[in-house]
Amino acid sequence: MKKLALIALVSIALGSCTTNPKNSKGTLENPNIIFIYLDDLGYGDLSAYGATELATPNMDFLANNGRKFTNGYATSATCTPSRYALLTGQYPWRNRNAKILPGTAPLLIDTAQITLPKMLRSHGYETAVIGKWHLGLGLGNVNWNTHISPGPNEVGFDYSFIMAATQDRVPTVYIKDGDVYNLDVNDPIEIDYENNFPGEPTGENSPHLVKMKADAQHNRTVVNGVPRIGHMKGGQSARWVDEDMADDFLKEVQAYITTKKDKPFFLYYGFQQPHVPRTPHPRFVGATGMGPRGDVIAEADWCIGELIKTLEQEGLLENTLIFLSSDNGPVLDDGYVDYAIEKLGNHSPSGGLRGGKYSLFEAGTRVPFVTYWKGTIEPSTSDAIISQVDWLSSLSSMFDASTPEIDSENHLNLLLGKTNEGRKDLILEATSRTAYRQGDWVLIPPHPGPKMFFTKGIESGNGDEYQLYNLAEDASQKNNLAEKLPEKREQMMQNYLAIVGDVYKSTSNLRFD
Ligand code: NG6
Ligand code: CA
Repeated sequence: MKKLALIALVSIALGSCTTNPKNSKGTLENPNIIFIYLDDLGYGDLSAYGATELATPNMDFLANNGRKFTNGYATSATCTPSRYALLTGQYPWRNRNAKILPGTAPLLIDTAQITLPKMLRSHGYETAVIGKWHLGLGLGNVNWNTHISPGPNEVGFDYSFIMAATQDRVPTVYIKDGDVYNLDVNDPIEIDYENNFPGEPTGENSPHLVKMKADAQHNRTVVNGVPRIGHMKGGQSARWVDEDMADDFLKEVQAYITTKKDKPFFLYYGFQQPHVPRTPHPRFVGATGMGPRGDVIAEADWCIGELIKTLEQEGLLENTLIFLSSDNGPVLDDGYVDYAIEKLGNHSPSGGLRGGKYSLFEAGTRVPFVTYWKGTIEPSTSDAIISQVDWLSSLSSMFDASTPEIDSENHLNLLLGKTNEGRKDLILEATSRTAYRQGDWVLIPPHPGPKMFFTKGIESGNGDEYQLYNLAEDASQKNNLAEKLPEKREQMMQNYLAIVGDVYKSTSNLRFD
């Protein structure tokens, strides 16, 4: 307390608004905010969440010295919808276009929509996104050789250095503030998700170029020995080297942090790991004995350690609120031959939860979820229910600002460790299907369709019958109580329908594709 009062005094004395005086709520004002957002990292992939076969010392540092949530959720079991919800405060199933997007998809967020970076910018923040975007770009039919707009810079980010979609999708280039980075205008980029360009190498026609084999879906244009989803021509000088991607994003992040000292900043750091293709830098190959999936988790963990070091060196650690989470649950085989299953050993990426990426069961959406703020958040664990969709309203409340969003709830005090009260209920989403969590209970309404995504070995959560689980007694969702407890089931169904309305009917027959 004394320290905070002193900071307030010094700040008044200096007439500065960039230091951190205490506001009426007892929190510090204007901390820098960083989202460390991993791609497909599972609930059980951190030692701090129970992994014993994999060491994640830097993520553990944040979890063990910050607030670790054991019921923290991504909004969806896939990437685009989760990222949409995180930035807009809206459940993704309210927007029918919020599905896994191809690299050519138009911008999913309406430029008139409220977004988290816009909100922070209105309170004096500088904002940046570095890393994975996957929320679409432009208005459709993007010309990659001219300025690409609208994109992140039009929905609230002052600075952007991104990959457009995923590491397994073309275009395999970085885009900086709307322009392809290192593009040679004499070698223009063309993209086509349907047809190949005559003479261009694909995994199918040029297997000798392939260093990591892939399924048919991923077997199109070969870049850097890795076949991708979609076809690409040109842009040779702009193409990324997968093994350098982690370092490329980290360098951007470090450069950003070290130059942003005048104003508070918001940095959304979107990791590409451990999404496929898993391409660790050579210095991490073999780091875990678990093959590429383990090694890229070690690589990501190292990057997080370097980020923490940078903040420390810059004197910013006590002045920065860090969130660590993942966009969806884990998957082992997601299209490339990288021995993730064969080399898994005793590791459980889902931490014993049922399902995984794409699944309506818990492992689809329940993810590592940590807040860290040196000196302000006490080390603690919380079992309260909290979702990434809540980050927008929670952070707005730091400025006594309310947001008109109906889905994002203000849980700032929970995130900072001042209460253990979280959400009463939450809609879970997986490939457009939805389910309902209320307290310890989960209701998965009937979703006809395949029960298993066979190539991935993941249970979908589909079924012709209702599923009702009590997570307090049955964390791995083995005991369906829907028939035994019809009243509970009916009451949950009514509450669920009161939120999702007709969306249940219109999505219940959708299949995973
Ligand atoms: C799927 C891809 C998968 C991955 C995923 C997106 C196929 C068969 N599978 O469609 O490899 O790219 O999309 O992952 O194409 S996410 O984490 O960005 O949602
Ligand atoms: Ca993902």
